[in-house]
Amino acid sequence: MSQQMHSDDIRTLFSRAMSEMYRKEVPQYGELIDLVRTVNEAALRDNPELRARLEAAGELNRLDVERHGAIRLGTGEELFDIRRMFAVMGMHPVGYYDLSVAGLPVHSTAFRPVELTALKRNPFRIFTSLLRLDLVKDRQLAQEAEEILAQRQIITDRALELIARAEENGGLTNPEAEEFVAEALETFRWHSEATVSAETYARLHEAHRLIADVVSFRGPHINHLTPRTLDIDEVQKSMPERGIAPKLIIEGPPRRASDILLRQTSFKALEEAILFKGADAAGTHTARFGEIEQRGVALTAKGRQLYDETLLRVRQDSEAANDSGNADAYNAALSSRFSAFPDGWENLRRSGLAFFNYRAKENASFKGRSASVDALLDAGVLIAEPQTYEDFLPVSAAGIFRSNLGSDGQSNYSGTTNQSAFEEALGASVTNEMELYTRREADSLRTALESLGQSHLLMHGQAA
Ligand code: OOG
Ligand code: NI
Repeated sequence: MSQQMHSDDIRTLFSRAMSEMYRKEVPQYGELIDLVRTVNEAALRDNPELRARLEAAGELNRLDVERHGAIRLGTGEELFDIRRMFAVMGMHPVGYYDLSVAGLPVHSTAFRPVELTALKRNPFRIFTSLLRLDLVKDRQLAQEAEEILAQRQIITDRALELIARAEENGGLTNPEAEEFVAEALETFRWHSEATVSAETYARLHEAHRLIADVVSFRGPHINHLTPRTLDIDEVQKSMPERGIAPKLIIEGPPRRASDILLRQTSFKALEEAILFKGADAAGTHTARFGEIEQRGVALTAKGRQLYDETLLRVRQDSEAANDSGNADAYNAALSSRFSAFPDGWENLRRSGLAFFNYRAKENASFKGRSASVDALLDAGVLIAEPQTYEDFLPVSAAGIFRSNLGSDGQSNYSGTTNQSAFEEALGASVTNEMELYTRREADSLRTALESLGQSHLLMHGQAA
């Protein structure tokens, strides 16, 4: 009996295979990866504090392989089977993102590793959106789209067999895993032949470009793969020198001494030749683009509320709420509004705005009973390190969607949040990301205090 491959290793095989495929499909992706590597090397060289922090958090090694991708699915059944497929690779649904609040007819989750050890090995994530045909006003078109989608099978028969085997046996053997990755790749490949006629495509496109993108093809082509940079401003500035045109603004918070959440930018989607069904009618479709991201500390509910309120003011202040506007005005509003958001790790920690990971300093001991967690930190025996934000931001995601769909103002879907319908289709509930950060902070503090002989602090409100 052959040995089983660890799900972390299957994920690494898969993320590598996806990266190789996308490099061939979208050559600018390879250019972007080179640029990010160069910028990251310089950032680590110039900033020893950053280097030490990433090393302590076990993130230095994952940086080179760290990517997220995105796909858009058409039906609940597809979402159900995709969940099963990603589970084989140790990727589970975390978070619910309702993009209808931003005018887009989709809702989403991120499939990603959950445990810290798995994140350290390879944090590969796939932002996965499900089309909401229920929000489409033209009911006849929605019906037609549904019928078209019912015809397709996005996962190969062999991949489905291997998924079932993994569920039965609790994993896959080495040869099975290799075959599974090759089969899984087929789901995300680009197909330049549309499954619909030029006329149908035009009607779907008229309703929303997103609908045309999901409904007109054989499967959910991966639409970007995003590397993580340590200096997004530098990458944004250098992109044009490499013949890459970035979107006008960087989504998310501004540059700060201590990075929070997630900053993202993307380059415009490629215009690609496609062939329609039937006649030899040719056309073009834009779907695939490039994106980079910089990750900062995860915010608590209080921090997140302050972030959301601050960002809302920025958007109210500035005409440039999206890429069609004036980037300078947007950036001025961004730095002015965010100057009120506490900066510096210790400020963020003391004000309860961000999540940390605690550990006892190696070989440290503390005599007697300390009065507080802060006193242990001041004494240098307890160390607090920022927890990296591993998730996504709906407002930023909407900005990314909009820029790669073209800023054509086709964003007029407003709906009711429907997490329960999403979870019903998924066949599972999504993990609440806030609970993960909260639990990790509490667990790390408990372990650290126990090893310092300061468990009494856990009884008091001090350690909450
Ligand atoms: C997904 C856009 C969202 C992100 O990084 O926020 C996203 C899409 O365009 O399908 O990937
Ligand atoms: Ni993305």
